[in-house]
Amino acid sequence: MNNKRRSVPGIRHYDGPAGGWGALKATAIAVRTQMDTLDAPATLLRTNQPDGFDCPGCAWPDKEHKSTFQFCENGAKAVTWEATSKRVTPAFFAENTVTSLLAKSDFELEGYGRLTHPMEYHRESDTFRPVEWEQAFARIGEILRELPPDAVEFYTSGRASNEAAFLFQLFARELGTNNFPDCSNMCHEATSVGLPRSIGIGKGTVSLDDFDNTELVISIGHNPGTNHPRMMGTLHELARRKVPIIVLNPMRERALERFADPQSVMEMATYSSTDIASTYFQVKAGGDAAALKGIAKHLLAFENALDSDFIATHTQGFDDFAADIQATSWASIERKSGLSRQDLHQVAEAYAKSNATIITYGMGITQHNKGTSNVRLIADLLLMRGNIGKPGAGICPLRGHSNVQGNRTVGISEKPTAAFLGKINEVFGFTPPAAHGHDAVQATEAMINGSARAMICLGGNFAVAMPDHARAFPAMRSLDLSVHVGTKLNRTHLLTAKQTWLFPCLGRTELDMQQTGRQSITVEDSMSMVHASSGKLKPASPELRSEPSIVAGLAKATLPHTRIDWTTLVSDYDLIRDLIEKTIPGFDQYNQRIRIPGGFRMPLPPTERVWPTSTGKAMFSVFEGVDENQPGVGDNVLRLVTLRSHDQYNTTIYALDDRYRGVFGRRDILFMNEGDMAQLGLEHGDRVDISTALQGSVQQLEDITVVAYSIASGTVGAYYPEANVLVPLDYLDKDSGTPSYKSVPVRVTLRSKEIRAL
Ligand SMILES: Nc1nc2c(c(=O)[nH]1)N[C@H]1C(S)=C(S)[C@@H](COP(=O)(O)OP(=O)(O)OC[C@H]3O[C@@H](n4cnc5c(=O)[nH]c(N)nc54)[C@H](O)[C@@H]3O)O[C@H]1N2
Ligand SMILES: Nc1nc2c(c(=O)[nH]1)N[C@H]1C(S)=C(S)[C@@H](COP(=O)(O)OP(=O)(O)OC[C@H]3O[C@@H](n4cnc5c(=O)[nH]c(N)nc54)[C@H](O)[C@@H]3O)O[C@H]1N2
Ligand SMILES: [Mo]
Repeated sequence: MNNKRRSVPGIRHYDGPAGGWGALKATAIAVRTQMDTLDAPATLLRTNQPDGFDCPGCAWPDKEHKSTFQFCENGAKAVTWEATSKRVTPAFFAENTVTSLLAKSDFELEGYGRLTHPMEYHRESDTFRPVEWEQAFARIGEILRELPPDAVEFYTSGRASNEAAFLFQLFARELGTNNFPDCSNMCHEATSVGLPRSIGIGKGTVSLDDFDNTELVISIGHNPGTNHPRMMGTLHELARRKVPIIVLNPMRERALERFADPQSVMEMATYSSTDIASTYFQVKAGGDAAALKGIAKHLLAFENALDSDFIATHTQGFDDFAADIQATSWASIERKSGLSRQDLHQVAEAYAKSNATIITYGMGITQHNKGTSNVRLIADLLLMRGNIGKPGAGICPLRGHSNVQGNRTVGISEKPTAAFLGKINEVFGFTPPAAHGHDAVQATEAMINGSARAMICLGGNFAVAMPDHARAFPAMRSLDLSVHVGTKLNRTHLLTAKQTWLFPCLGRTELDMQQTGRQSITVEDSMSMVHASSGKLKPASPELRSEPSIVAGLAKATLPHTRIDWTTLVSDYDLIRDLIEKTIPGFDQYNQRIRIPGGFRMPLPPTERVWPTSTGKAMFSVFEGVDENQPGVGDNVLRLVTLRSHDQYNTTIYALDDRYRGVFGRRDILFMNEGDMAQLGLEHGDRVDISTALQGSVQQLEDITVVAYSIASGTVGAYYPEANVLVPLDYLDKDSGTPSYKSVPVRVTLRSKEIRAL
């Protein structure tokens, strides 16, 4: 970094490792500002314990889910955020109109604390007022019964438990729709669509034990120091054992470079740290397919680098795949990836040498207009050397929300299989709708064209998480009905429809008492382990209800002739699990097996080299070209990636810092490569406007400060959700419907010379 550069408020170079004492300090601040400090230690120590609650932070598994407490800064933030002592009461709502609250940021709104009462929107006063639960359910039921079922959208954010999500899909299907827009549609949908085509299931194949046996990890497009912090313990251990970790990421992410493990007494005492990545390649945003093809191309040229027996016995489509790789030119690979043939040779050599390789990946792979094809290329590369279905090897998508994978397993899907629908019919005695429903983008489009009239949100911050706020926000407001189940206030709740209700629910950390006593819920982590989670804290308010009970209340009030005994189910969640077991394969002896500490693993046939694809073989794919025909009109088009800061959980902003990237107290910045800045005549600290460079686009984000950063040339970075205004609603991966949040063509222009002088 250039030391002579002028100083910019809030921007300081961060020189330390990730983790370490800085992480402990940040945790202490989170605890002090949110919680009653006397309760905090006991609460945090219950995270991820056999009889405690599952961390709402991320979906990375724990070894047998019974390890001693693993310190994790961002896990601690997620827990303190929920266990905060701050409250949003009816008095707060009486004092603040919805219009005045809408002028606030999500950061401020969530900062007010936990919701305490069921609330109904009153248009005359423009305020939310308290309402009785049953009265609200009855009104909502009346409105829903008046609407065609397909005019209702059922949104889930992946924190809901298996039990809540199962009841939610049952309610929607008995009502008569498969409209399930889901946070997964903005996240790992490319995995859910791509991997079944390649290996027969839409989930990763590795377990934590595989990391003990692996000889190489290739980490692509994810930032574990922030987003999967418990993974850092695993990477740290691998690095210390000298297992190579090769990173492909346009941005230098500190935790992937150097990490001081707060678990390590030695590193903490001596202020030392461990180098994580053995090699770090700054691929251009959207350049991964080119890079992966380059690695494959080298591999084809090596002698004996392929596992020919595996390819012959277990796969189909290799010849077409190989022919396409051969036909892809080095020039196009280098241009598109930003990496040299030599760089990629180094990766291919390491890969050819390793007997067991894991590839991990996140949003840097999926949130592109070729997201699904990207995922399939990763599978192809692994298949070339038989790296699926053997110890120490496999594919490892890093899921987002702590139970997003479980939500999918228990039926949150806008495209249910015939087998699943048949089972619903058999177990519940009604015929569920067969027609495909809406995903997240389609739901928004239906709201815009007026065919969707109501939305029920089981958690999340739908409109803010979506692209194109200029379209998504009015879409929410155009509805007849919106219903939100949440823990904290956010802007989507305030985009009120003709009628809107806000229901406060219990969080993971809180005691859930029903008629038969204390209940546990279950979740499935990134590695397909299903286990129980039981909260212990006193609920934030006596009015709170559990998610399963709110869903059941809504369903009962909406469906007069329902076939389901909602009240009994909610009295004992074991009964819900019995029904899940009857309906969905893989949950045999569900209730018995979640009582074993650590839980159980869902069946993953590819780990035994059984491929439930249409051919019964693992399928190679063909990624034509290197995705060169990226849209983007005009000169000087850069590619924008929108990403998370260290102090953020999706649309929940904990604080305005992004410590490892050297940003403090602000989020209005654009990370830029110094060469690109020079070419555009920009300096560190300049204030710019960003506009989307697609045909007909009008999207703009004004007054953003340029920060020189170690980022691949041609790539710029800004924070989500502020930069979502730049992503057009229809700019997405056509295979999976995932918005291309990580590859928006943009143009950056200096606001004015006068502003620069200020
Ligand atoms: N603390 C915390 N934990 C979280 C979350 C959170 O917001 N905060 N969110 C949760 C959720 S829902 C999810 S989905 C996950 C998200 O976890 P990640 O997948 O880590 O998501 P992002 O922060 O969006 O960052 C993606 C990384 O991809 C890189 N990248 C961007 N574009 C490209 C590209 O084209 N190619 C490559 N190779 N890399 C690229 C960026 O530089 C960045 O390092 O985390 C989960 N865990
Ligand atoms: N530009 C851009 N946009 C993105 C992304 C990106 O990388 N770039 N990432 C996308 C991804 S990966 C995802 S997953 C989506 C996330 O989209 P969402 O899942 O919709 O968003 P969150 O911010 O996680 O939701 C936060 C809200 O959840 C509620 N909540 C928290 N805990 C609970 C609970 O236990 N129960 C209930 N019922 N509610 C709870 C609170 O009210 C809180 O305000 O955003 C997507 N949007
Ligand atoms: Mo996500």
